Amino acid sequence: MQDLYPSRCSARAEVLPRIDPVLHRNWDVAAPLDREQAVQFDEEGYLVLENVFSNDEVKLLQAETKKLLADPSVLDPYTIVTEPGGDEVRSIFRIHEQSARVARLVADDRLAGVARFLLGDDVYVHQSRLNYKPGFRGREFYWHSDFETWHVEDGMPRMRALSMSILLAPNTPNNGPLMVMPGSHRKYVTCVGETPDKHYLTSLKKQEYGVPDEAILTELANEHGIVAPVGAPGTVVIFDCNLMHGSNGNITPFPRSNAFVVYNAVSNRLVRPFGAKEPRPLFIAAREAEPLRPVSGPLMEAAI
Ligand SMILES: O=C(O)CCC(=O)C(=O)O
Repeated sequence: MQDLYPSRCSARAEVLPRIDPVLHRNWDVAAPLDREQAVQFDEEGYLVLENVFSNDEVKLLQAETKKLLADPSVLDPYTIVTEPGGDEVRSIFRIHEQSARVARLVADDRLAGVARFLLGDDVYVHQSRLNYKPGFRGREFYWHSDFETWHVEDGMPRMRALSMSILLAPNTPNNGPLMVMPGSHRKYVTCVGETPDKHYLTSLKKQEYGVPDEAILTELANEHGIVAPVGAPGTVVIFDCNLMHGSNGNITPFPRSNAFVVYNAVSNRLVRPFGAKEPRPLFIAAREAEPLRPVSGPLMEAAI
C-alpha cells in the first residue's frame, strides 16, 4: 500500500498537507451532534461535550477505575505502564477488555454513535486506556499527533480515527489537562529518526521518536494557539487523530483520571506498519476490526 503520510524516514521534519477529510459524513438533522458542533470538530479538530454522563454513571465509572488501580494484580501486567522513574500507575491499556463496565462504556451510543457519525463508517476500538495522572508525581505527555505514531508504528493507513477522553476526575487548568492546538489537525507534521525495535517499551512512559520538531511546534502554536479544555467528571473531549496535543505534569495534590477510547473506521483497519519492522502489541493497537454495536440507555450496575 502506498504510504501517503511518510514520516521518520528523512533527515528533516516537514509539514505536509492532510489528504483526508476530518468530517467523513455530511451533517443532517438525524446526526447525534448539532450542526455547530460538527463544524467546530471539522475546523478545530476537537469538541467538548459537557454532562454526557450523569452523576450516578460517573460514580460507577470512578468506582471501576479505583478498582482497576487498587488491584493491578488482576490485570494483564503488560497493559500497565508506570510513571518514568517511579512505580505509580501512569496508564492501563486495553481497559475495555479487562472490565465489563468499560466494555459497556466504549459501546455506549453517546460515544460510539458520535464516532460513527464523525468517521462516516462503522467503528471499532483501536486502543483504550486509563490515563491516571497522579497528584504531585504525574508526568507530562509531550506534544504529538497520535496519527503519526499509529501510521508509522501500527500501520493505520488514513486519517479516519479519533479519540474520546472521558473525564473521571475534575480536569482543571492546574492538574495537567489535555492541551490542544485547534486547527493543527489539517497539517501533517513529519518527524525525524528511525523507529527503534520495541520502541513502545519506552515511548509509553516518555516518547523519543515521533516527537515533533520544536521550530515546527512553535510555528503551529503561534498560528493556532493552545487551548486546554477543562471540565467536570462526565465531560467528554473528542479530538481528531491528527490534532497536535499534549499535557503538562501534575504537581497539584489532585489526581487527574481520564479514560481514553480511540475509535477507528472499520474501512481504515491496520495494515503493515509504514515505518517499523514489527507492529506494536495488540493491547496498544487492535488488529481485528470487529464493528461495535452501539448500546443505548444509562450505564447501570445491574445492566453490566
Ligand atoms: O492524558 C493526556 O493528557 C494525554 C494523553 C495523550 O496524549 C495520548 O494518550 O495520546
